[in-house]
Amino acid sequence: MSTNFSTTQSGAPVVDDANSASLGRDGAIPLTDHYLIEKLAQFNRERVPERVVHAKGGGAFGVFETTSDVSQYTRASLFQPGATTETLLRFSSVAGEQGSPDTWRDPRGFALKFYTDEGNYDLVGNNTPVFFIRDGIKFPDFIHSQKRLPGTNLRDPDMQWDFWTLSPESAHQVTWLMGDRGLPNSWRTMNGYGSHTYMWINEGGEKFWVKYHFKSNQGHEVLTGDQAEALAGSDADHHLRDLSENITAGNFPSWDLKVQVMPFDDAKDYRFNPFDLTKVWPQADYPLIPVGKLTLNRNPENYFAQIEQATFAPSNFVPGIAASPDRMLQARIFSYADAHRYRVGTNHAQLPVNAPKNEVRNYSKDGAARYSFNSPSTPVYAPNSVGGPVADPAQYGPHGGWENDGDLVRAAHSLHAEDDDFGQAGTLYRDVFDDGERARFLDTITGAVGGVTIDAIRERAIAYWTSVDAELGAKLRAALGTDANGGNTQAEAANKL
Ligand code: HDE
Repeated sequence: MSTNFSTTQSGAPVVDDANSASLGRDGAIPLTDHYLIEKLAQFNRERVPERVVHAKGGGAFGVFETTSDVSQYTRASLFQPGATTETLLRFSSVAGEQGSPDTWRDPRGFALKFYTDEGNYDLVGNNTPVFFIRDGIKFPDFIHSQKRLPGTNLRDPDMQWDFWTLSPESAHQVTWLMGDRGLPNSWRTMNGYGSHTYMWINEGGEKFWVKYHFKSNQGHEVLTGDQAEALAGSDADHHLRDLSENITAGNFPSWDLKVQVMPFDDAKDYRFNPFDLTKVWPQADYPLIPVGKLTLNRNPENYFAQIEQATFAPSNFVPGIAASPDRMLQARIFSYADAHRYRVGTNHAQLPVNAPKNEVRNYSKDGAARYSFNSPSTPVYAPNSVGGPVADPAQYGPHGGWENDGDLVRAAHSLHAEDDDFGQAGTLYRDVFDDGERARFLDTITGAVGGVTIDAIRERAIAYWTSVDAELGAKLRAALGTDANGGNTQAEAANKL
């Protein structure tokens, strides 16, 4: 008798995996064939809603080792010298749905979960250090403009460029996107960034502002537009396959974590608003400080259970790390846990892939799919006199925070001396791109803006790139063959023949 026999979801052996029960060989199927019903009903419920952004992705488990001493800046246990912490890293693309090609031009997600001994710390970043907008209130609109038209369900360059050219703060990130970094050859050969400014707090309660940089030890490899397009057709899972096969082969990818640290009081007079997510801190101002090494060394055993249901949240802080005045970070602190409760369920944090390694002690209870629970002697209310857990400020240590001026206003982030929307984009284009990348960049934006059908939007796009760099704008106009009044110089020239 086989020991590997099929069972129902509740463990009972099943009589037949290939024939439904029926009244006579050609008769009706009785409701009593609960196994048939269970299989079909379970099949209908296999999908959870895909992530509304970052739907396509892949990931792996690994370990983070703190190899330097940054304890002067943070008391976080995972960043103490010699600490090793298990991690989960999920990579993703932003705009495509779950079946979309890995090699579409897009920023890439770099979502990192540290299973620390003080609870999970999630650093949910991208492969670029900046973002398209600086206020979360515009995020749904931004994503709508990058995805699909309500009528045809097609993606649309007019919508994309209408949003971008009416949101000039997007210029820095769009320059990153349209450059080589928008087409990484693999998740292994790209950097990761925390993007936002975060706060670190040391044992003495001193506060610092920090930005995270994960530098790939596999170097930087990018695809040309043609290569990316070909792969989109021949292997939509190019990045997913690359990561899985390299880890299986023992070729473990790693990144060196470095941080920029800004003394707390520098923020108010720094030349850029240090909390504006569309800006970087030039490394000449705040150089990179080594922290440790992240290595991925274990593939998921089950993609759905461990990657599709993985939930990363910027609200998952640990002692010694806190938020900053960055509005985008603050909006994300709400949004991710809300998305997880909706997408995976109220008790998503109890799933093995999301559960912390240390004990959870609080008074939350019940909720769908409740998996772990306290002992019956633990009270379900506080305050109580029967030994329930009590918050211990000493355990948490000095916490974050910054002074706020108190008036409730609706206005943009304050502007510092050198804050504008195009300056850092121009620096990236002129000083970071080399000649080859600038040439590819012009090709890319010519193709992208060339897809715009509305003259006024195309003219705004030319003005947008002219604001980044006047010569670039002139080259774009020439490449598009439109004169300053939007007339088509190529068509006019043809008419003169
Ligand atoms: Fe996200 N983002 N985001 N995002 N994001 C999500 O959370 C959101 C932003 C990023 O592998 C969602 O679970 C808001 C910046 C990654 O599971 C959602 C705003 C950065 C991932 C969400 C932003 C990111 C997400 C979708 C503007 C880089 C995938 C489903 C304030 C610093 C994480 C989900 C994973 C996923 C909200 C902007 C990166 C909808 C409101 C900036 C890597 O909650």
